[in-house]
Amino acid sequence: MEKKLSVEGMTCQHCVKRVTKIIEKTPGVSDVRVSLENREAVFSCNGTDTNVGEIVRAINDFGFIAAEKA
Ligand SMILES: [Cu+2]
Repeated sequence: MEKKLSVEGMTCQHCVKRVTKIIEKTPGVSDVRVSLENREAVFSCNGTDTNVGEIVRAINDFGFIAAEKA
């Protein structure tokens, strides 16, 4: 299934890369797309292995403000 997060606080492509890496290292996640312009991250996950709350927390630990979008 596809998940969407809002991600505030990204200012450049380094931030985008960082957020992308955080999401990519999460089990069960694939096809990560992070947009600086839209301030969001979109990815696919298989639903059973992926803890989206954990991803949100990991992103926030790096100083961004992430939240799951409906
Ligand atoms: Cu940056």
